[in-house]
Amino acid sequence: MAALIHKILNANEPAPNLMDYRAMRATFSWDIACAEQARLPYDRLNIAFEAVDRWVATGQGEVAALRWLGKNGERQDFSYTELARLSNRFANSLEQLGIGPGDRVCILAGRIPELYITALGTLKAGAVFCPLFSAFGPEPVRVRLVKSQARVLVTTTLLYQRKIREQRNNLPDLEHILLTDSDGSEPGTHSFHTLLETGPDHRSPPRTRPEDWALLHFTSGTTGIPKGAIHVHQAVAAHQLTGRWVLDLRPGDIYWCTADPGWVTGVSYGIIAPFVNGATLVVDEAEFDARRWYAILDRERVNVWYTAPTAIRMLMKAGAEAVQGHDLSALRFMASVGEPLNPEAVTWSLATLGRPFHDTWWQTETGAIMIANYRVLDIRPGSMGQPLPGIEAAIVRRRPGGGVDRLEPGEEGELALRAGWPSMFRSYLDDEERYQQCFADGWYLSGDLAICDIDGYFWFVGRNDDVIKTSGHLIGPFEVENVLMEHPAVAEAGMIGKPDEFAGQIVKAFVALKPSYVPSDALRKELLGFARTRLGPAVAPRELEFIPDLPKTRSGKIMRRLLRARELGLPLGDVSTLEGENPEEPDV
Ligand code: 6R9
Repeated sequence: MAALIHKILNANEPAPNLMDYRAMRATFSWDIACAEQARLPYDRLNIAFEAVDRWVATGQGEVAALRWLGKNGERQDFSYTELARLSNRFANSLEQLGIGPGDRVCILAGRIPELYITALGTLKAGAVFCPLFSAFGPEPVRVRLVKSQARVLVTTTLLYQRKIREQRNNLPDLEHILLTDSDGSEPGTHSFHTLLETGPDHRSPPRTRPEDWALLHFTSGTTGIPKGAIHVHQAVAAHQLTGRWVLDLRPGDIYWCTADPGWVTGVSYGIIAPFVNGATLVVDEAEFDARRWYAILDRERVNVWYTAPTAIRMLMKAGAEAVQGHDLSALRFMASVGEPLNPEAVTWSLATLGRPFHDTWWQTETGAIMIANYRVLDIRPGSMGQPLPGIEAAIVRRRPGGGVDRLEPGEEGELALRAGWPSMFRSYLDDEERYQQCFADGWYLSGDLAICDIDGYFWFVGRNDDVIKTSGHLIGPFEVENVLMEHPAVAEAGMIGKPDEFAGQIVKAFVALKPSYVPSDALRKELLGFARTRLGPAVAPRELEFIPDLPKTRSGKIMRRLLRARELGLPLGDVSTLEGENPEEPDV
C-alpha cells in the first residue's frame, strides 16, 4: 500500500468548505439541506432555476457561468444572466413546439454551448433532459431514442446525417429535430438558433415540484437493452452539497470538469454542481491532449479540477516534460471518478503537479458523489475514501432467500447505501422489476464489490456483473454482442473487459462463426469495422478473437466469466452450470 498522504492546509488558501468531516457526519440531515433549496413559491423546485436564475436574482448575474474553449482556439464567456436568458428562450421555444412536463428532450452533440442551453431550457420547461454521447454510433443512438420516447432531439447537421437521417422513419415518437448549425438544407429539421431568436427572453418561474422527473441517463447492465435511470429535481440538493463539500467549490472559482455531458459525470458535475455553487465552468470542446490540458489549467487559472483515471494515466505517460513551463499554482483541489484510481496516480500527481488527486465514487444511479476523499482529510492512496455526510454505506452479502447481511470490516462484499438520499434514481424507465431488484432491506445495492477497513475507508475490488468500464465509460456487453450477431458470419458473440494499461479495460470480442465461414484476418477486420460503424468508437470492441464455440450455461447464457478467466489465464472457478458439465445441476 502506498504511504498515507498527510494534509497540511495551506494558510494562503481559503479554508475547506467541509472543515470537520466527523462532526458534520454526526449532525447532518438532508431535510436541512433540501430546505435550503426551496427558492420558488409554492414549494416548487427546479434544477435550472437553482443553477442560473438565482444568481441573477441575487445580483451576481454578471459573473461568467460558462467559459467555452472551442477546438480551434475560440474562447467565449456566457454570464449567468446570459445563460438564464438563453435557457428561457429555449424553454419558450419548446413550449411553442408543444413540448411540456415529462416530455423527453435528447441531445446528441459534442461539448458545444448549445448543449448547456438545451439542458437548462429543457429543465425550465419541466421536460426531461436526456444526453446521448456523441461518439455513439447509429445503433446505440436508435436504442436510446426509442426507449426514451424522445419527442425532441437537438443535434448537429453532421451527427444527424451520420446517425439519424436513415433511421428516422423508425423513430415515430421523434417529432422535432433541432440542428445547432442548420443551413436550412435538411428537410424535416428546424434551426435551433432561429427558434432561439424567436423565443421571448422572459418566462415565469418554473412550476416543477421536487419529485418531478428532470434527468434521464442511460446506463448499461449485463443483460437487455440499456436502463434509463430517472432523477428528479430534488437531486439538486445533492449536486450542490457534494460540489461544496467534496469538490470544495465556492462562488468565483474557476472549475474544469473534463467529463463529457453524454455521461452522468458530465451532467451532475459538468453542468449542475458548478452552476449551483456559483463557479465559472470551463468547457473544452477538444479531445484529450496533455499539453493542451496543462495549458488550459495554467491560462484559465483553474482552481478545481475533476477528471478521470484514464486521463490521469495518459498525463503520466506524457511525462513531467509536458507540464514544464506551466504554472498550476491556482489549483486548489483535484479529484477523479469513474474507475479505480491507482495509488501510483495519486503519488505521481503529488510529486509532479504538487497536489494529490482525490478519488470519488458514485454511479449513474446514485446521481451524485457518495464516497470521497475530502480536502481536509488524509488520503490513503488506492482507497475511494469515506461516505458523504448524510450517506450510510456498508458492505453486505445478499441472502439467497432475499434480504442482506452486513459484513465486518475487512470482509469483501457488495457495496450498499441506505436508500433515500435526494439524488437517488427514482426508477428505471418502464422497468419497475429491475428497479426493485436493486434494493433489499432498505439498502440500495450498487453491484460493486468492495471492502471497508476498520477506519471506515472503502476500497474498490471489482464489479459483481459483466459490465465493462473502458476509458471511464460503462459499456453493456449485451449491446455489443447484439450488433455483432447481426453480421451474417457470426453464430455467437461474447464480450469481456480486457485489462488495459491506459483505458482500464478495453472491449474484447469472442466470436464463433457460422459453419460456412472460416476465421481469417480479413474477416476479423471486417467484423471490427462492422461493429465500429454500427456502435461507434466508444462502444465497439478493440480486439476480436475467433473461438469454435462460446461457453454457455445450459439455459443458453454466455458465461463471460469463463471467457475472462481464459483470457487472463485464471482458474476457471465454479463451472458446475456450464453446458455439457455436471448435467444434474439446475440452471442458473
Ligand atoms: C460516475 C460514474 C459507475 C461504476 C461504478 C464502479 C465504477 C466509479 C469509481 C469506480 C472504482 C471509483 N466506478 N467510480 N470504480 N473507483 N472511484 O462513473 O457512473 O458510469 O454509472 O459508472 O463505475 O464500477 O459502479 P457510471
